Amino acid sequence: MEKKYKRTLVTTALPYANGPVHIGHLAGVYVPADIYTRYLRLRGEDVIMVGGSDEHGVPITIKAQKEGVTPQDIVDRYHKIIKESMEGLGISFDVYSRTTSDIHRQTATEFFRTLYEKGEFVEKTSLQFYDEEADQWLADRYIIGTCPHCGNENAYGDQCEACGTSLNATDLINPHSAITGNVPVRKETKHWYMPLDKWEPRLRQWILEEHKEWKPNVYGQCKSWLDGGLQPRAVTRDLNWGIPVPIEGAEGKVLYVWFDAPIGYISNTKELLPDTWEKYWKDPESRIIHFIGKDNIVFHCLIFPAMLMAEGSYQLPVNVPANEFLNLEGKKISTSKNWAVWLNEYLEQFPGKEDVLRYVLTANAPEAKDNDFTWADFQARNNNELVAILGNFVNRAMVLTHKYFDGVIPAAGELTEVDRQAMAEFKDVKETLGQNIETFHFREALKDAMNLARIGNKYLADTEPWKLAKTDMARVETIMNLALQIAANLAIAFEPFLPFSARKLRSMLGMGDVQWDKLGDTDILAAGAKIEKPVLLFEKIDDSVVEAQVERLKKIERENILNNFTPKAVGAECGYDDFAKLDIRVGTVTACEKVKKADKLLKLTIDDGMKGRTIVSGIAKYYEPAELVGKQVCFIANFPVKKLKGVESQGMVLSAQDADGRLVVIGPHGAVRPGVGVS
Ligand code: B3M
Ligand code: ZN
Repeated sequence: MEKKYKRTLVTTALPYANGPVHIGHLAGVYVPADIYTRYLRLRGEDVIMVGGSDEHGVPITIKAQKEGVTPQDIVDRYHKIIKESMEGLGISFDVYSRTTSDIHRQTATEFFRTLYEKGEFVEKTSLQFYDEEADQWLADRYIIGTCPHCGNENAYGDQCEACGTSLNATDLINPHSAITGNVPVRKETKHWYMPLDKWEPRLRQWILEEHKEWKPNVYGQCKSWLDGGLQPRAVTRDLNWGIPVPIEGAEGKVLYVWFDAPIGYISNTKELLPDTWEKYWKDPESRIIHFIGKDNIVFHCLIFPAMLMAEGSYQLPVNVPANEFLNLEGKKISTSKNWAVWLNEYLEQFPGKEDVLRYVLTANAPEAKDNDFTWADFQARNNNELVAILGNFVNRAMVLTHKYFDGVIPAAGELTEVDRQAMAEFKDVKETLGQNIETFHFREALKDAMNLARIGNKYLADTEPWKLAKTDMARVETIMNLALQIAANLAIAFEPFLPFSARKLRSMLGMGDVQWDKLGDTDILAAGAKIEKPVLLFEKIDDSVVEAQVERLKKIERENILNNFTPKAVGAECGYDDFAKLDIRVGTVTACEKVKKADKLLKLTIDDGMKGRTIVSGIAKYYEPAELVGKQVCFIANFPVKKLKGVESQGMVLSAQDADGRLVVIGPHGAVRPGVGVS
């Protein structure tokens, strides 16, 4: 049933060259794409993986303006960092280029011209935001306002990062300039639009009918876009950084970054294969797969395909396995807030641990829902899985072979029931693992590979060759042969995921470049050949190492709160009568306990100078109950009584956020009699 393709083109979202890449990019796009590509290569298939830096658009010019340098300076700096760090992590691009290259400028220009000449654009004059003080048009991220869908006050003119909705600048509520903060004026300007409404029926048929197998998160997002109805979208901008719009009367205008960036995939392929690139894009026997994050779905599933349909000679992607987001220690990763683990820094701080990061990011990949990266989990997965299961098995198999056979692979004799059982347990691994990778279930696939190591450990524990060594050396030969064959299987199974360790293992076992088709076999290693002395594939990570990382993040958090805090605008005037309505009093906490089944709530018993009262407060994360006993607090005495998790709360304790983002309760600075009012 499933169509077989002759060749595969894997594309990876082009990261903006306005900062280094972080673990969110890696888990969402580059690690899964690399696993997929390495797997196909290992199967001997014709596959190429292309990528490059996205060097146009407002994210770049904003960064340049902030630093007082040119956009070219910014992209030169970060392109280099990104490219080198991706190499450092073993992301095996066949080409990693950039959208400021000549070949890309030509390709994108030509693409635009073709569509223009075919009459595929709609030309429209409309009112756009303009910042008079900065003397600049405000496109995309130059304009900030409130998202009409979710209320996020920091939505950009092209997209709300909180809810992922793609926006037009004029949709924003309370728009203001990101440069000066001014309320912008609107001025008339001409632009070229892709009439997405025209392509809607074809997009609908193509995705909703012909691609029901796409990941539910991708299919679902496309469906909701299509059901909402597609609007024409401007593909040009009034900016001075980008690819000039190649038609008369468009001076001072450039292609919208989301028009040129996906064409980057085509330019990259051309750069890699100047003579044969077209096969990958135009031959129906080729398949194109776009690896992206969820905020890019609309561009890759609707807008770029509409562009390709309009052009007419290209194929559409066969799949777009977009991932959800990876958070860091429970919080959304943010480049501007420096809330990230940056790849270039990781590589410097954890030399030789490239595969550990690849492993943890795959094991936690946000495939179906957002997921969290924590340093504690990083350490646990390294110590309890990579070291204790995979590394341990390989090491034991090799050490025992050296001990009993001087490093020479012994021949297997007659198999017993335990041997056959172990072999039966992993004979399906090739199929399930392969199937999971092919359907983009990389977490499951990684578990399949790890299970193979578990089988190996169990096999050694069951057969106990160290005991038999005294009595039955022939049996030990068979056991060690099989154990080494399992180790060789591991080198194949883990290669897409942990290429550095797989390479080491291959060389220790002297396996050469045995391919995927040998996975599951027990004759990979020839008896009589010598294995190298084992080196440890993984090493334990100490508490102090992860503690230092957590400290670093805490420091950033504190700095963010201090640096980014701007007092909110003073509210509407409130006269004494309004103030007097709030009955604020001082009370003394006499008892305090956690509220059952609520990890955020504390129950405070308060001496209020009357008969006493109970107040439930959401501060359990910040105080041990005993800390509060004896403290004086201010509370609102006439707050409506409310039941919280079964406890009646008779008022509200006042609190404020400190520099660590923790709530601190507010109280008087001198002793005050319980029940005294605050005025
Ligand atoms: N640079 C957006 C992003 O980094 C954009 C992707 C382009 S892919 C053609 O999320
Ligand atoms: Zn929103």
